[in-house]
Amino acid sequence: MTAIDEAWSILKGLGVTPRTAEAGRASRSPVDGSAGPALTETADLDGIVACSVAAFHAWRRVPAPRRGELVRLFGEELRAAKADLARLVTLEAGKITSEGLGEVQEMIDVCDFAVGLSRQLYGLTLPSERPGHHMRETWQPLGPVLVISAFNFPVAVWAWNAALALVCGDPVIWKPSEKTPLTALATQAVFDRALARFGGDAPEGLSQVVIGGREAGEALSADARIPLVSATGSTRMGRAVAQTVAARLGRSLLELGGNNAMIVTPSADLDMAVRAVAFSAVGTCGQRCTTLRRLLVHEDVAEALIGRLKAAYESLPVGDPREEGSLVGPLIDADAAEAFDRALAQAVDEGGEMIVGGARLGGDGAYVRPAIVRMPAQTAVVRHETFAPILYVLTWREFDQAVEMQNAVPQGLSSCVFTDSVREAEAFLSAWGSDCGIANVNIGPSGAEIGGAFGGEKDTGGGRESGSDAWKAYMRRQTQTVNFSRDLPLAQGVKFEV
Ligand code: UN1
Repeated sequence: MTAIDEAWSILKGLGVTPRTAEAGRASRSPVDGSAGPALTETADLDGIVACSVAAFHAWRRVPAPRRGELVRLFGEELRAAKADLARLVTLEAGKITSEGLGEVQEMIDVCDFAVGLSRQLYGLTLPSERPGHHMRETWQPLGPVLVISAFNFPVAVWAWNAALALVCGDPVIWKPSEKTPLTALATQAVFDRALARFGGDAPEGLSQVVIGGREAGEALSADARIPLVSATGSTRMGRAVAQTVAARLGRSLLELGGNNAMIVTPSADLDMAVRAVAFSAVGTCGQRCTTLRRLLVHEDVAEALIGRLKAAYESLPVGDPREEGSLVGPLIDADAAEAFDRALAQAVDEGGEMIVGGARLGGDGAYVRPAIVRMPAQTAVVRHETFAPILYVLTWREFDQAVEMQNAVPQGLSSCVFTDSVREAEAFLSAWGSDCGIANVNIGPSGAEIGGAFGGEKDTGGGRESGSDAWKAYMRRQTQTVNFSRDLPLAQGVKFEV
């Protein structure tokens, strides 16, 4: 059975029978390059939004802890369906088995987080300057939330948004990547199971999936009935979404690319650094927004570290992500493999020296050997995010110079330093240290937990998703003043008698 046939049979097992189309974009698996039927694109976008608005009007009246109960049930259903969903992530996005399971685990984790949150949507109580007055801040549901997600985290990123949006009182419209529609439909089916158990106070249309391409995302982004658009994907896509949403003064939450670095200092534990580099540079075949792309190493330890990385890379098992031993699966498609080839050619052109990897593996699917290239400087190719497993290595002498190099790219998602020096670690985390949304010490840049607010700065969009107080993006803040006196004391000492 081909990988895409297996994906369709899992979908069937989950009780989903999607409508297929004669023409259109075939469903595909990067595992073996196999193609299956195309899905019918969602035609009635207007109806989808209208249904979401109606759902909002009902859902905002349901008490938040009760809304949390739905998310709790969803977490239970995800636990029950974990193996199936993870397998679909492997078949449709090409992740190795443990990463597919890890991705579904992030969905479960954020459900747990959101359940607690449903009882903690705290506002402030503020002292009023007027006697006999009470002033407070209340967080209210916002309205339908559009989630545009990318192929590389085909379910987790939607869940970060959806679990929060649902407890905040907002329905969700999901436009998944056109490369991973089957996984999205399976997730919706799992959500429907939670809905069936939840009972009657959940309105129809709380969560809807839109199958379609860029145009569908654009049309929905332009719709003023959707107050928040949360988009994950390329900077190009994010810029287009942000402009469309801003033109109607809507709100956007963007989570775009990354060009993440690791600084390795002379005191670093190199054993730890080698393991951290390997996981964060080649995991998900270099297709995470948090992937390690730049290794900035002190010149005294550069040879030792590069030597060990070279050995580790040479023995990396690249291959079918379904097989137990594989650590690196395929790139998503042939275009991605071409971008990998082009970036490597450009790196060599710009003075790079190939250390290891870079070859394409034969057979079906876009399998490549992860590459390490030593660069003389942060040239154009180094400053650009290529969504593939290429690690650029550069050296430095002074710590300040390393931090400057880390910050000297347009993207600002994740960053890290490997050091045993408190001074270096704290300087890296200081106001003049890393300029990224995420800064780690002795941990690689990828694999962030859902408890923290996830997101970046600069070219990466500035949005924050999942933990901490990221929920505030999904609500509107209302300042409320109540006069419980029999007078009408005016503000700012103004006298006004009629
Ligand atoms: C992404 O690549 O879009 O930190 C998200 C990580 C994952 C999420 C990445 N928890 O690598």
